[in-house]
Amino acid sequence: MRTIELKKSITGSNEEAAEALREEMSQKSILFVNLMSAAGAGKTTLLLRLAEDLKGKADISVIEADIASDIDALRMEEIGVKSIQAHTDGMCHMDAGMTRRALAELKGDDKDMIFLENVGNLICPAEFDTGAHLNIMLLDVSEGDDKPLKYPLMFAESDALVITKTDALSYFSFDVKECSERAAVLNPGINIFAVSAKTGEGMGKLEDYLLKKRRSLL
Ligand SMILES: Nc1nc2c(ncn2[C@@H]2O[C@H](COP(=O)(O)OP(=O)(O)OP(=O)(O)O)[C@@H](O)[C@H]2O)c(=O)[nH]1
Ligand SMILES: [Mg+2]
Repeated sequence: MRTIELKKSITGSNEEAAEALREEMSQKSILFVNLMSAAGAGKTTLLLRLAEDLKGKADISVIEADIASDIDALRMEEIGVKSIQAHTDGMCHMDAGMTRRALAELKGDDKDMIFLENVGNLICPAEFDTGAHLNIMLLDVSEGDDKPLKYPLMFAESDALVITKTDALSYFSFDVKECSERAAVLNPGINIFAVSAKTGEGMGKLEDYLLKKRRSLL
């Protein structure tokens, strides 16, 4: 597992860089997924579960983006998932140029899916296209079902909303239906999943969604 230091990209428009990256990944038939959420919503835990469940169905690798520490990439390596830790020089998001450099270091061209675990927050990552085919956001049940009202851009920019930690639903007054309706107002096409990476509940539907998206690139 390696760690790379990334600085802000300075050349060209982010939109053009993102589009070019997406096209390259499509040419290689690699599904590239950008995972976004507040800190601690369960991105790494979900990736660990996906990696186990998708064994034999899809080969994955991971870019872990954080402002500091190598903990998440080491957790992926511990279960045999190729990963790279990207430090964002204090920035709260990844852009397409930073993502391209991380992908080059990852050398994941033989993979079926590559996941970018973006920096944990619900604000800046929504503003930057990373070149991913899919933007998937996580919201854990302890965060509250009002979050679509407070962070509308994140919900509007995401192809899928994954409500996480459903095993803890009984401890929080989180209304899955209400949250889903609020998200759908902002983004009528959003795909919604409710999962527990701890118990595996709901993971099958999310995995089928990812496998279908990957197949569409073949
Ligand atoms: N009960 C329960 N706990 C979970 C679940 N998923 C994650 N957690 C716990 O939530 C905490 C944060 O999980 P992480 O996977 O590290 O979250 P993250 O989004 O990767 O965090 P950052 O990388 O710091 O933004 C850990 O203590 C996990 O064990 C779940 O499905 N159920
Ligand atoms: Mg993490």
